[in-house]
Amino acid sequence: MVIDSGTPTPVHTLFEPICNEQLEKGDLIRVATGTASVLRVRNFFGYDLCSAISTNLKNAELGAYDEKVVTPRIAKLGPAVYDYYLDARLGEAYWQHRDQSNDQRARLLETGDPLDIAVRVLSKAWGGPVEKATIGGEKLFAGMIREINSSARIHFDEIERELPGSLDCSPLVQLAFNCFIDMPREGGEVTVFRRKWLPNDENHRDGYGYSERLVENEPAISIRPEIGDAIFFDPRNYHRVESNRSEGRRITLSFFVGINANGSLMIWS
Ligand SMILES: O=C(O)CCC(=O)C(=O)O
Ligand SMILES: [Fe+2]
Repeated sequence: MVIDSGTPTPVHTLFEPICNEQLEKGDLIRVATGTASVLRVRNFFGYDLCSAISTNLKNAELGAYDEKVVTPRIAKLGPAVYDYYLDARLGEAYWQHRDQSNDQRARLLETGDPLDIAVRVLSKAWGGPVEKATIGGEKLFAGMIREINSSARIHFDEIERELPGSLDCSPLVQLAFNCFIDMPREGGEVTVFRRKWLPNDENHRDGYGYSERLVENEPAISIRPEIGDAIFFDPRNYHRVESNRSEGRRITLSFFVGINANGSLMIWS
């Protein structure tokens, strides 16, 4: 808007990151409304808890995203809705994989499923229940263990474009949640750009990744989380993960959080 004299009214970019020692509803709302870029919650998981999971993960076998599409390879425990995106529906194998993966993740910690711990903290901060998202009443898988050591290319995530109209409840907003179970000493930054997908971007896509050119002049924020930190951001904003630059594994407990019209939260991976 321009007022009289030709001096433009300043419009605030509002893309600052938030860092807090605990999870607070107000901070989640700022990320959801798009007035903050990223929320980092320090020590969301204690260091000992992360170490225990990491130790047990040494003997766990992980799968991976489709290596024809997702290169460099990204290892994971558990099915992603994205795995079925080309089919536009979840196949039979999804539900079997869901049950096995929930069991496998729950066994990574002697004292209980790490997903339950994350859900309890989220539910307490939000002040209401956190349920699994459903399709035809069936609960989706949530709470993937993911290992991104050699980068993730620029991409966005939006359930309504992966499986349009499929969820029993479509979220108003989708947030990405990643809690860092292990991190190399150097590298592994996550960068979030203040730029959402536009239809013409499809001309600048290669596999699941999009061209750097789409985001080169956009405000961006880069964060290198520490072990135990949880990071929330709006994954409809383009984002990228840098490669590890030292020995070690970059492992997260990951899921998406949907904020529903009735104010409740739901999760899926
Ligand atoms: O591992 C990360 O930091 C982010 C990974 C990612 O692409 C996501 O959570 O949507
Ligand atoms: Fe993503």
